[in-house]
Amino acid sequence: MHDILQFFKLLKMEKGKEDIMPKVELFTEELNNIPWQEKPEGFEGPVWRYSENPIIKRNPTKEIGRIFNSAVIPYEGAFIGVFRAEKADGIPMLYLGRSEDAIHWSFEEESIPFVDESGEPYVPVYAYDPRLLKIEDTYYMIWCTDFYGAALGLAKTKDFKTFVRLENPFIPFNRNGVLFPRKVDGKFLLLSRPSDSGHTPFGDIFLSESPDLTYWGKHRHVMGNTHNQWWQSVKIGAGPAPIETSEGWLLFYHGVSGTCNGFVYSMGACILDKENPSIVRYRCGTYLLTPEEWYEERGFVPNVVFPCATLQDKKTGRIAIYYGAADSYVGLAFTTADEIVTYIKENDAKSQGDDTIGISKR
Ligand code: BMA
Repeated sequence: MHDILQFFKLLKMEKGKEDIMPKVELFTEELNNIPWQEKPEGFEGPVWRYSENPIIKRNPTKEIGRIFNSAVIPYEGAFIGVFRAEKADGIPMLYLGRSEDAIHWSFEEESIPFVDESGEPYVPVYAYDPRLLKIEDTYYMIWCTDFYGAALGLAKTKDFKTFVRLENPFIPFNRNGVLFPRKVDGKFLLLSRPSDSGHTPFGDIFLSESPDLTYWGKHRHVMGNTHNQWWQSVKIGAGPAPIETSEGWLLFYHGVSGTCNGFVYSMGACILDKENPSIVRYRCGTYLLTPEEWYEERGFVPNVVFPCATLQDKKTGRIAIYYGAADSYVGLAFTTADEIVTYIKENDAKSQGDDTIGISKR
């Protein structure tokens, strides 16, 4: 009798799951060659790691000691990426990498040779945490650079041969700039995280818009740190470019916890309103990845999981997430659009004000 009751209970749970399990559509391109591994048998969470992590190990070239927090994109049937790499001087710079399978990468030995808009060579003092995306027919990269303190750097390319550095979007201090992959209402959209000049013990995500990538305004608060979820209680920062889905913009981000042994960086996710992305529709209260593996816990900076890029396939809904691990390696993790959106909705724990337009504190 007990078994029969249990059976019906499980059936009801499964049925209930189906009802809330959306068939989430990705408004992205079909990409049937992205890295993929099925979820391991018995694994409970919505995001699982690639079994061969880290995909980029220490000393990946003769001169580069570490590559992490980097961005990749499909290009001409294969993949290209902008990588945060550090040579023996320890100064982060951006390097180009290419791959056939988006797992095994080869890197250029010299950092990206930017020119400014008048064609003169431009060498950033430092450059780190790049994001890379295509808007219309142009590729943009945005990163953290020096501009009398930490600020956002921006450049464009059409062919990955000529890289034109554009004016910095904002005054200092700011980090974690992330552009949207298309204009919304005719405007470029940019997420950013105002900061200080050091390791910043605070930080909320804001949204700004621009008609031309030069003049930025209509700044909106998107969401902040939380006090009741400790994994994101110090600060948060946008991760990969938001992914457009039938449920809204899927945004992976990092959340930081303060411990007596320093910051711990985990990955979380939320869904932003489609038309008005300063409104958070759902925000997952629990982290999706937190440092657990040796390459996340041990490295130049221990306990860091820092997502910077995704590749996704419209047809299957598969999503591959690239993240920096312990400021030393690049890791890869997987989910699907259905699975992640369902999980975010089931674990929704928005904070007060997340669901407002963010024009002033209520
Ligand atoms: C942040 C950035 C990231 C880094 C993280 C942990 O402030 O500098 O590049 O991964 O700290 O060190």
